[in-house]
Amino acid sequence: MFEMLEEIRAYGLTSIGSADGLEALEKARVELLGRKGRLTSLLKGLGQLTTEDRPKAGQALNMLKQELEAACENKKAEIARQGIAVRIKGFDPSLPGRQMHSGALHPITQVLDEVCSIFGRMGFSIATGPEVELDFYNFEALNIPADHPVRDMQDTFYIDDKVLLRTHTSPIQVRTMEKTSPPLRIIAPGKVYRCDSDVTHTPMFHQVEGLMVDRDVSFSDLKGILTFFLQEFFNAEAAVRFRPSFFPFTEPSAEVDIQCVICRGVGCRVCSQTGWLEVLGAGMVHPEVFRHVGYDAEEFTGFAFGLGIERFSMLRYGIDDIRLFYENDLRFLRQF
Ligand code: 2U9
Repeated sequence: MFEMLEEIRAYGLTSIGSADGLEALEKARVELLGRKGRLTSLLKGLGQLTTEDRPKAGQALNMLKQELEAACENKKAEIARQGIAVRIKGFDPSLPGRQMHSGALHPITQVLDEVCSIFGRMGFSIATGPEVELDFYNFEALNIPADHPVRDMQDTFYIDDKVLLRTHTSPIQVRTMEKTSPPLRIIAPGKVYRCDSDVTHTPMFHQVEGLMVDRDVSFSDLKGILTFFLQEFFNAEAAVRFRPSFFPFTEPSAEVDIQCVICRGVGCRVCSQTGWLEVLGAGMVHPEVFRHVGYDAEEFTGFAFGLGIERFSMLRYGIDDIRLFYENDLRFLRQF
């Protein structure tokens, strides 16, 4: 009996191992383990053994049955793997899979989107325009005089006499006013270019400017909208202050400060011990700008403002070198 089992075992493992497909494997399985198979016949013969031999023989038979069944399953999996490998040429299913990395928006894009969203909730719609601009839209229409330092070759990237890379997104608003009659409530986000490079300046950066024009728009509207915006973006508790300033395209003009978001007004390195951070420029649109776009400055008034997204992002995340945003170092970018 035990000799026969050993013979079936050797034969069975060879015929299972040499099966070259699922069909051959099934044939081998039936021959060994099927209803009329070799092992089944032996099982039936157990009754003829003495009561003494029967339990041992039964146990050995069962163990062989399990061993052959397992060999069939392993062979089946091996044939399936080979099948895939043949169908997908050059694909090795035993190699570890490639890791998938999920992407994320750049911190500048995240802050830009957030700024646009706050103004969106106050009824401002988004306007866009070309980055390569005409001198007229970038300077002339904005009342920037011919001898103003920003017009200098040292500060502006010129393409030729009349064509340049926009130095602010204000030309978007000029173009929008040319095409649209008041009332108007728009923000103009986008890339701008200036010949400048150090820890707080890059030759390209992002601005969001805003413009609201209607009958009876006043400096109080400007103060209300910008205070709400800054407290939404930075901190609802932070104080905001407006200081007199000068821009050629607004009159009167102001610079807007927020209580330092780092030291909360106590004084620190970031706010140069003043407790305040300058974050916005703003003012009432100059009548000369309205004249260039054909708006009646007697009938309409408006306010405008501008901010730099890199500066907002540096304050939001406590970053002290603007160049980090543009070095594409994944150790930096993965933190956002
Ligand atoms: C039109 C008329 C007026 C937009 C304005 C500022 C003040 C300003 C700076 C903030 C930081 C630029 O990014 S920054 O360097 N901007 O101070 N911008 S008023 O005034 C306009 C715009 C368009 C037709």
